[in-house]
Amino acid sequence: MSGPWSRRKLLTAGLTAAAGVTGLTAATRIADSYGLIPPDSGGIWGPGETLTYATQRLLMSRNSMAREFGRSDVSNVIPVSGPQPKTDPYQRLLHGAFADWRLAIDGLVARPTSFSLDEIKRMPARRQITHQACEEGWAFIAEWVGVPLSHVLNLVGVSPTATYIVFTPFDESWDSLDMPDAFHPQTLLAYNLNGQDLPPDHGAPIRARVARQLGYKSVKYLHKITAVDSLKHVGDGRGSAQPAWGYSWFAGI
Ligand SMILES: Nc1nc2c(c(=O)[nH]1)N[C@H]1C(S)=C(S)[C@@H](COP(=O)(O)O)O[C@H]1N2
Ligand SMILES: [Mo]
Repeated sequence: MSGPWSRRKLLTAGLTAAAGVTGLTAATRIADSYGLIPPDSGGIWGPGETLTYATQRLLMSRNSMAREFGRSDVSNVIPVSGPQPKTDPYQRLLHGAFADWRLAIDGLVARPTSFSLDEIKRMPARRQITHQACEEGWAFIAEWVGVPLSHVLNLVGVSPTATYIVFTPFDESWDSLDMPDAFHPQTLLAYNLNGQDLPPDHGAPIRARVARQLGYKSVKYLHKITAVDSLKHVGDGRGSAQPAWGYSWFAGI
């Protein structure tokens, strides 16, 4: 056997065998040597989170695509999880039709910038019909239009030392992505849902759409995007608001 694919299979076999025979600590050591320890690797579920994340990243190609659907598959009903923040400054920006809203991009980037909604809408757009599943069990298929996050990251010049991209929204539901998902062609900053401006409850003016992970990674009401080389000092250090509520940082589907 040769080539990256068979090497990955061997590695993954090694990871799962190590997990089975000598416990998850050995698997964690192997994952660590490949830089595949997720930010929520502490605590009793930590070794399991590590095994899931490392196995997925080693087995799946960096650019494996989430399924895309046709117009006739679009769902009639789109539930809301996490309605619009009722507080300032969000409500003030909403009532001003987001004319004063800007998306700040900072952290480990060559050119920290902030973009207006119009500037983002003038960037090259991608349209895609994908499935979004909530951890609570419901799901829907919808058409999204937005700029690939990779385009924005390239514009500001993300440093090669950055390892995660952090999304800060107007509410508590912050989250982060590793670089394979941040630069994935289906990861969008979306501003249009089923042919209309993104409605307030679905994340206006701009939300992330992360097609390869559960719905909570698609952070709504975006305010700021930050490139970091560690998540240890962001929030509670577990890469996302979700681990505190019992869910994984990595939610690949
Ligand atoms: N800022 C923010 N983003 C969020 C949430 C939230 O409460 N706040 N909920 C998440 C969850 S749990 C899901 S399932 C999806 C739901 O997206 P929808 O409300 O557009 O269906 O948004 C995600 N993004
Ligand atoms: Mo969700």
